[in-house]
Amino acid sequence: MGHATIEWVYVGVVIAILVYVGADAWNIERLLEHAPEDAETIKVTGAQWVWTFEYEDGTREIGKLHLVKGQPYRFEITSVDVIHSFNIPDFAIMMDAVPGRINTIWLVPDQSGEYLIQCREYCGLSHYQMRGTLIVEEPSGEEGEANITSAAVEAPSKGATAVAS
Ligand SMILES: [Cu+2]
Repeated sequence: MGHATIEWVYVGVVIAILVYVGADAWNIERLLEHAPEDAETIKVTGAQWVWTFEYEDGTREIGKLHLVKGQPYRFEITSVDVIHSFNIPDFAIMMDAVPGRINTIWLVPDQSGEYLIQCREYCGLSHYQMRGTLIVEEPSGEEGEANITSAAVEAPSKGATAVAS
């Protein structure tokens, strides 16, 4: 092979890698931006210095967020005063809470348990206290059975599922 041929092969390989990386990144961006259609919407409001969560049925909780494992959720995040940032480190969720606009992010919690919710944008004197608790519960009843993954269905009992997770 001459120099020119080797160079063209090199150029071709580089272009192929760039196209592959670009296409994959585009696909991931698309997935990140679009919540599943059956996602439940939860309104998240930051205020100095508490998080308020409003579920689809209109009920509200302050500082505590109850989700069900395996169910998709779409968070609509805003603030009533200064800029905060809604952060659940264990699920790699972080989105700014900005007064006057709604930012969205979605999540399907895949593990039950209790997790930290915190503000990740310095927002004043008690910023460090702007924490909450995410409680992810195991699905229950008929609705839960449908949501349970095939792996969980194969487990002999609920107890065994809890141990596995
Ligand atoms: Cu804050």
